[in-house]
Amino acid sequence: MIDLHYWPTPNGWKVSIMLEECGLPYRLMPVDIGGGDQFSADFLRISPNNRMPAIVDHEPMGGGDPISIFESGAILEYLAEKSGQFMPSEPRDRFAVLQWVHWQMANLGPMMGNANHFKNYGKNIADDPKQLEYGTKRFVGEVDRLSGVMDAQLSVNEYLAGDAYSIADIITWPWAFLIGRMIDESMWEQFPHLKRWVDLIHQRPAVQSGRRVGQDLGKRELTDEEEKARRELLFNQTNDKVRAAREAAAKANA
Ligand SMILES: N[C@@H](CCC(=O)N[C@@H](CS)C(=O)NCC(=O)O)C(=O)O
Repeated sequence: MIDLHYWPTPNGWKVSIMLEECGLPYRLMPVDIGGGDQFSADFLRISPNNRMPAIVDHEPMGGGDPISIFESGAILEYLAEKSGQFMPSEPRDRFAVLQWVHWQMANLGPMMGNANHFKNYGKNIADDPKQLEYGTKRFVGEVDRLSGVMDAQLSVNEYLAGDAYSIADIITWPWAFLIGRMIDESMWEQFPHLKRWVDLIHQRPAVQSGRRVGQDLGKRELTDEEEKARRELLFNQTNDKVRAAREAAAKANA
């Protein structure tokens, strides 16, 4: 059995979709990131960067003690290897997939997260709209650039890494399908090949069931106080905050 430490966000969906695609049995372990679960002692032991998703596989490949993995790219590589699916074994094809997996992890995910922060969340946080202007321009520009990168690739390939569906598609889709919603719906007109691929992947039953995993978890209406605390927790993290959480966790374990 695999424990999936999860909250319904794009990074979480990558793993729920992969598990649904592979047909591997898993158990949902909610991590309420707005409520601070990511700083609990137990979770930090699994995911020292205080981010979800993470998994614990109680029947790991090769046997032995349970294995825990954080970072969605590493998790998808592990699940591909364990299930023997969505990752070619021939080196040329394998690295064609891996380069897009790493591209997503280093580019689309972080840039979209920052674009969404400055464009949408930031206005509830910064008092002066000028503070948001440069960040919005920089990161929305990057998302536009990256959309062009995907569009060019998908103009000559059915899937991101070539002619087969792979973990490159599974890891990229949960961010890519939100580009219009986060940035501007009219942008799709400029990227028809990307739109074709977004719709193609969306038709897969495992993508739809993966997206529904834990869909009610984040739906509770928050009071103003709770919303303020959530923002402070998520958008004002420094080393001090992370260190304090670790020290409290170590104390609790002593
Ligand atoms: N690179 C990481 C990113 C994970 C990530 O940023 N997760 C967010 C939710 S989408 C999180 O757990 N945030 C908690 C926090 O900011 O404290 C991955 O792909 O696994």
